[in-house]
Amino acid sequence: MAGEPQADCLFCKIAAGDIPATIVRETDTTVAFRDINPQAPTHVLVIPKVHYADAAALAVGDPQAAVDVLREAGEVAAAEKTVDRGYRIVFNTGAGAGQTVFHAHAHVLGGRGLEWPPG
Ligand code: IU
Repeated sequence: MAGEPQADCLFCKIAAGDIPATIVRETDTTVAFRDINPQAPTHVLVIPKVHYADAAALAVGDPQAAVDVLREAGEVAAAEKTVDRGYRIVFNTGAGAGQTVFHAHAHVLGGRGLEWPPG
């Protein structure tokens, strides 16, 4: 069913606490943890606890959870003190855009200069 945990999903397992991660924030609906392959001094992933393949599907299937992810991305940025310098919230969507884990997640990147356009 839409939103239900998927047995083969790494981020569902992290959300359930079955696989360890360096968690920086958790709410009833979201988990934020450090990316294992950081691309910036701050590189935190914010995931909804519900399973949707990408951010757009999440917004359709569970709009409140999508808002929760965005709010938590801002909270992470504030906690990491990256707000003044600027930070980026990225939702890679589709393999062609670099998505490798098909459970919706926001990358929160900061702590260094961020170029535009991204690669
Ligand atoms: P992507 O947008 O789907 O490519 O992002 C997936 C991210 O998940 C990527 O930056 C990985 O480094 C990160 N990640 C992780 O933090 N822990 C893991 O066990 C695995 C991937 I696999």
